[in-house]
Amino acid sequence: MRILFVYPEYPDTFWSFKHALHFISKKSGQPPLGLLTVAALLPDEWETRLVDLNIKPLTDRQLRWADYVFLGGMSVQAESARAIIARCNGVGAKVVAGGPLFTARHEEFEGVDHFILNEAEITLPPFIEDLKRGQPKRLYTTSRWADVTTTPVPRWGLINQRHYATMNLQYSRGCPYDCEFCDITVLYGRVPRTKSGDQVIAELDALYDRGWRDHVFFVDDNFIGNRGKLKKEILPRIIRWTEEKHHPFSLGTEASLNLSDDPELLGMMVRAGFEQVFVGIESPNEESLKECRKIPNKGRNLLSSVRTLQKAGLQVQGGFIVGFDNDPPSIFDTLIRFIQESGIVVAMVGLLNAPINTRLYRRLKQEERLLKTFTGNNTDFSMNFIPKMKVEELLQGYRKILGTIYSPREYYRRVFQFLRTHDPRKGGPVRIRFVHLWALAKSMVLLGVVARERLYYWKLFFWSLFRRPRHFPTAITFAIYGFHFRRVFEDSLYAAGTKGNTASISWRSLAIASPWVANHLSVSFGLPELLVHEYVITCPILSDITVITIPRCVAFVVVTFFKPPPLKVHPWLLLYSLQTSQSVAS
Ligand code: B12
Ligand code: SF4
Repeated sequence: MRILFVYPEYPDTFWSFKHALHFISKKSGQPPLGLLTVAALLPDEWETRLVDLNIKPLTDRQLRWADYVFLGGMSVQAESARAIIARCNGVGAKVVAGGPLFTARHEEFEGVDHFILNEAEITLPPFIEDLKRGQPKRLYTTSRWADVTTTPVPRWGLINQRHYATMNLQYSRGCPYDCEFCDITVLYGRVPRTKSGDQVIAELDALYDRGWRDHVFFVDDNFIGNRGKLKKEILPRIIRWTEEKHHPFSLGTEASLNLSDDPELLGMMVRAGFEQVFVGIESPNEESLKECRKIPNKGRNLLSSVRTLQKAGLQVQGGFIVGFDNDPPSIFDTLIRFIQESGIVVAMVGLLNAPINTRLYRRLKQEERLLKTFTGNNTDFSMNFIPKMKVEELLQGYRKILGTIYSPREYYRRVFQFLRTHDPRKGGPVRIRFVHLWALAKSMVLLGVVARERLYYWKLFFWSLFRRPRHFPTAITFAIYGFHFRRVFEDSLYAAGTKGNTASISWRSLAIASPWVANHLSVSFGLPELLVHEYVITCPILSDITVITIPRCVAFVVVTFFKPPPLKVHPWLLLYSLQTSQSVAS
């Protein structure tokens, strides 16, 4: 049996980090762990291949090779998933779909032969059995939760790790809380299910043995869902492992804010190599926290909890939401103040949305306020229900938040604020690789010369270099992130029609017309107010060609790096870029 795994493309969103990935010459942030796990559950004798559309395009030849195309993904990838299904149908390839996107809303997808929903540990084996007997059903689903102690090590051999910024490891599934808007409990349950210490070490070993020496993200819904087991078994083993291997990975995860109440756990996490934690803070307004039953955040001094985590050595990334029924008109200013004071540099502020089957979804349906299916992206200026606050007021406030916290001045202020509070992990070696130096060089040109934040960039550059040298890599990373966030939000503002017309992106039609172009040409373009358009063309011959154009001025091309042997550039690509830049400028 020949199985082709296909992972749909992400749109350009906050978490896609697309504009930041160019700097480090990576194509995607994280690998498709769900598909790699499913691959490990298939019989050994089945042949498997994987195409991640965030890395390279899918060809009809690959589709024709497969007996079955196994498609996964999350809601935000729905558009790309639909296009893949249509292509499979076009060439007669059979489609098997699973993962959170389809588990949440499979009824919306036509052209799929078999849906294997929920967790594959439970629903895949009966499909395989039925297939062997020649009688596979259309739908496999379950109301049970999988025993993750049986989950195999992901099949890392199916991907080329060097295209990704981070590798992933899942220790637990589920979260003990039940926030009204969150579909984690719908998809993965309220009782955290955890892997054994042996499994965690086996997964760390698998990454280590494949030569990975960079960031590893523990993709748990709430890493501290079962603290007892973490403290007694898991963290001591990770600490021992990381010390024996001389700190090969920096770790990150997601956890609830009450991690700050447990200094012992916090200390152990830092010793184990955790450097960053994503925390759902949601709102500085107590009434809104009560409304959504954000239990770990209720009645606490949010700022001081964040500081506790930062002082312990963790970089806190925060998720925030506006649009709660209890949000007062002052929420926008309060949130801006909170984010600025907290020094949370990576602050994802989204509009409240109701994912399907959540408690919020059910309540709004009852109140007849539901409008449509959630797009899966809560930063695209859309809401799928009627909010209590006037929509225009809410959108204006939301624009104000984004316009403020990602403006170069406020963003860099926050970076300084964070670097002054943060106490980075001591002990682990600081690894500087060529790719980091390369990213630094690119940032010096693009952020330090071309982009409008150049003054802030240099201030941060010299301050961190001379006053906080250990922080220097983090400072440059934040400068690059800031560039990405600004791009994403400015693009969303345009796409939402809130700031005028979207500049036409005619290269897209070209990219669709030719898979080669889609694979090898990626164009990121700035908006007129940035005064600069930048095109990063990635091709197999040249590592990076950056075409920088200033509206109404001459374009200039920076060929940044030649891969040996340096072959010819396709001149029409450059000509095309110049032509596009002119049309954008006019
Ligand atoms: C890591 C992660 C990310 C990473 C990227 C991960 C990546 N490349 O895969 C980042 C941080 C980028 C991310 C971003 C976002 N994420 Co996210 N993310 C996760 C997280 C925490 C872990 C994913 C993972 O690796 N799981 C481990 C694997 C083993 O689990 P799994 O994928 O569910 O796979 C199992 C089954 O689903 C099934 N399965 C999966 N695929 C397939 C395919 C087939 C054919 C079959 C048969 C079975 C099958 O079998 C597997 C084994 O049981 C999940 C939560 C979770 N617990 O999974 C959320 C989750 C996937 N994210 C979610 C969301 C909403 C987002 C964002 C939109 C958040 C935001 N507001 O911006 C963004 C959008 C991304 C973007 N780029 O635009 C939602 C998706 C909900 C939905 N119904 O689709 C989830 C489920 C969290 C939630 N709130 O419920 N995310
Ligand atoms: S704490 Fe986080 S993961 Fe848990 S239910 Fe609330 S929002 Fe979801």
